[in-house]
Amino acid sequence: MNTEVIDIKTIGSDGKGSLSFYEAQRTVPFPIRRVYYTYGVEAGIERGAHAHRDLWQLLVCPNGCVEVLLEDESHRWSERLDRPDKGLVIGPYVWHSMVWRTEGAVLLVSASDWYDEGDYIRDYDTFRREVCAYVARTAEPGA
Ligand code: T46
Repeated sequence: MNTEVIDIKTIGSDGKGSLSFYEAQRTVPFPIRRVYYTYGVEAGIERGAHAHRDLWQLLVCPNGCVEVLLEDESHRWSERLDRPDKGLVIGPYVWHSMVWRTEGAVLLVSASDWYDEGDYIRDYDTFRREVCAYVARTAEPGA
């Protein structure tokens, strides 16, 4: 629910490295209003542990490896971002944490909206309550 792994288009250039790119509302399924990146995190450190109510985001690890632990209404799973051409889209009501698997890894995030602390659910019990209500709401006919 509300997650997708996408291939980031990559052009190799004859022994001169690679160029990867994505485009809002083309290969990325939402408009992009904000870009941020997290770095300087030691291996083994976990960040995140929250969900968003409205935000859509694309996570890419252009260097190193970050593992993303995910939970929606009924599943727990993880995705390893260990290639610059792998992207993970995370939408509303997906609880996520990011674990740095390699020193020097950079997590690049493109988000559908400006920063708004009110959009975060940082309390796990609140997440469980709200995700069930969200699933019930979106399952209604005409939703
Ligand atoms: C997410 C994961 C993948 C801002 O002031 N502006 C910003 O655009 C962001 C992203 C954060 N902040 C502030 C809020 C906190 O005071 O920076 C501080 C650290 O944020 P946080 O602890 O939420 O960082 P992470 O790495 O746990 O989570 C971040 C994003 O906040 C979050 O939306 O989905 O990366």
